[in-house]
Amino acid sequence: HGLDSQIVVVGCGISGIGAALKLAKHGFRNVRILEATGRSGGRIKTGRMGNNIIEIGANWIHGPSEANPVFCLSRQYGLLDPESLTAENQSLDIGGHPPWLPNWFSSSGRKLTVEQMGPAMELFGELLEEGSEFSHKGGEPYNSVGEFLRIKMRQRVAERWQGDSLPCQSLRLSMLNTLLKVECCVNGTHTMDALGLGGYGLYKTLPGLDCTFPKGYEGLINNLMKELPTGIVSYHHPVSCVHWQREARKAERVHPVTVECAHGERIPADHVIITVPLGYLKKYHGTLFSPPLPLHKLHSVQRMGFGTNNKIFVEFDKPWWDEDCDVVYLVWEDESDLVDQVADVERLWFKKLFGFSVLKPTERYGHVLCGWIAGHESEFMETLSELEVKHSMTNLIRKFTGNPTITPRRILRSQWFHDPWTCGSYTYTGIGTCVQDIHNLAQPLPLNGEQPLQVLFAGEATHPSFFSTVHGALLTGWREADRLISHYSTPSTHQPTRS
Ligand code: 6YU
Repeated sequence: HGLDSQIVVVGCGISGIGAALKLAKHGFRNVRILEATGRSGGRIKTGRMGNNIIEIGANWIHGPSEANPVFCLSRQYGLLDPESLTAENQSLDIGGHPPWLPNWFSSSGRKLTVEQMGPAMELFGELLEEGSEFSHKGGEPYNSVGEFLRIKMRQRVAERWQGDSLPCQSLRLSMLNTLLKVECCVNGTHTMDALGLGGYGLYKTLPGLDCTFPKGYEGLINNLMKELPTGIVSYHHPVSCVHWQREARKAERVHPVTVECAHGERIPADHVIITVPLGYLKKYHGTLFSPPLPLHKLHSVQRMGFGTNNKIFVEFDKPWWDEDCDVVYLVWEDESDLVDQVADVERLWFKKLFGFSVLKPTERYGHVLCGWIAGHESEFMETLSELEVKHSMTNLIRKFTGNPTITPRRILRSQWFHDPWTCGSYTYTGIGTCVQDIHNLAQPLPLNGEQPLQVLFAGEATHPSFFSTVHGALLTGWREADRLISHYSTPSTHQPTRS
């Protein structure tokens, strides 16, 4: 009977929890989640720095409005501030870039003015929009989003600001350089040169002004976990291999899949839902599946990108930024070449940090900034001691403010690349990727035959337009649960005729 089938979910992040909960609510009696670590939530991870709650992983609900299931659930659980719930907030269409009030500081210790930075930001926004149109126009006239942006920026800077002095033009180019580093963080990529122009624009935004969880993103996980039947999660159970059958015959009471755990346990199953991050899949696909993944799926795993974006929280006794400031940008005056990669990573990794977002409200957080750094520079930062990172942050802030006495109280950083079960931060569309790659990632194994749907795939990387987000991940978990639900509610699929 369908509802008795053995279903194993690999990974207890939001997509795994979403899948298991939907199956359990539908009446499936034998659902089990195997999780490698000792906790639920995966890349949703709330931590503490002193008395402050901070998000080590996901930060915002992107596009909190009716079409966003994370918003709807969080509202239902009472996890959001009243302000986030207003109709006005829900209807704001910010296109993925919140209207943050910036402060700009330059490497010569100057604070830059609105007149200096406004035109650079405008130009950059314009080009991002143009760059995202290639996915539906077809054709990729440039090798990457980075190349497209660089060529267009140089052209337009020359056209628009030709009358301005050379130092002024150079400063504008340096600002654009900083904005390239911002985009590396947004997209979770080492360089914009690794982003494919054809895939850029697949990502879709929802209306709503991005909001945070006053008591932490993990509140959402805790509420969902309370709804799951007790005892269905096995923690510290890393799955090492999923043995499936390419051409399995239907046989009574024989489960086609065996899930092998790292410490030797072998669990028979009818269906396995894989929710491990794409970074993990890229590294371990060769041993995680037996027989191996079909070639078209493997190639899509390789083409899709998975990069690193880390946070460095820094706490101060008092602010050195304006009271209304939401984000601090750092502009290196020696970087007007529009290159978003640091040449000498070990010595100068901190030049990749684009700046800081301000944790608000101040009454809740005190004076805490969140630094953002993507790419190999970010991965190198993870290998340094906390003291070394604190030292670099102190020097950086002293240089940009021109104030040699500023001393952070403490710092705390994320280390997503070296997290053995994540291997990076989130998915981006690499060079040569298109929506078919995401469909390939999501395609179950085998698709047809007497024992179809032995291995199913969920997780943020498998959502065709909301990859890299929590709502994307949740929707993929529900999608795979629905796939099994409809499989068992179509009589012909679970009672194959024997020849
Ligand atoms: C969002 C945001 N956000 C910042 C940072 C990060 C991410 N995201 P999980 O990894 O959660 O679960 C898998 C589980 O599997 C896990 O528990 C493992 O331990 C386990 N596992 C692995 N191997 C196993 C094995 N062998 N056996 C058993 N178990 C195993 N999303 O909505 N808002 O603000 C951010 C951010 C630093 C790291 C984010 C954000 C991404 C989400 O966190 C992420 O998608 C989901 O949590 C993933 O859930 P899951 O279930 O799939 O995997 C314009 C444009 C372009 C496009 N991009 C722009 C969008 C911006 C992206 N936003 C990111 C921004 C931040 C700041």
